[in-house]
Amino acid sequence: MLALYHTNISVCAQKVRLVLAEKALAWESRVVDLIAGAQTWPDYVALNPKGVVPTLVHDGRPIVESTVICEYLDDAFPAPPPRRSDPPIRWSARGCGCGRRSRTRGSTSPAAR
Ligand SMILES: N[C@@H](CCC(=O)N[C@@H](CS)C(=O)NCC(=O)O)C(=O)O
Repeated sequence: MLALYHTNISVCAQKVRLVLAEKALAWESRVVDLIAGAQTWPDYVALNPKGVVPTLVHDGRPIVESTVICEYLDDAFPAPPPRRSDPPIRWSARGCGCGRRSRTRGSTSPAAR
């Protein structure tokens, strides 16, 4: 069973949802309310110690980091093959992770302060 902890305002989570849709996988939605700070609640931090979304849970095992999650899905569910196999597109998808913290808890990037 696949469960995705996510929110609609996260580009990182959108990236994972695109891969889930591309592979037509069934998954349960677990919305994390970033504005309420739910990403910092102990139950969620137990899944994702960085306290960010997304987190994928596959048969009880949490997987974190959006790019890692996408690559995991490609490995665990190889059919259909990823449309991101073209090197420039694959490289571009890797760079699509949130490089800085969202504004909900302030930035960790000097460029975003
Ligand atoms: N490198 C991580 C970044 C995850 C990340 O920064 N997620 C943001 C939303 S796009 C988040 O959860 N921010 C909540 C916070 O900083 O409090 C990934 O790609 O999964």
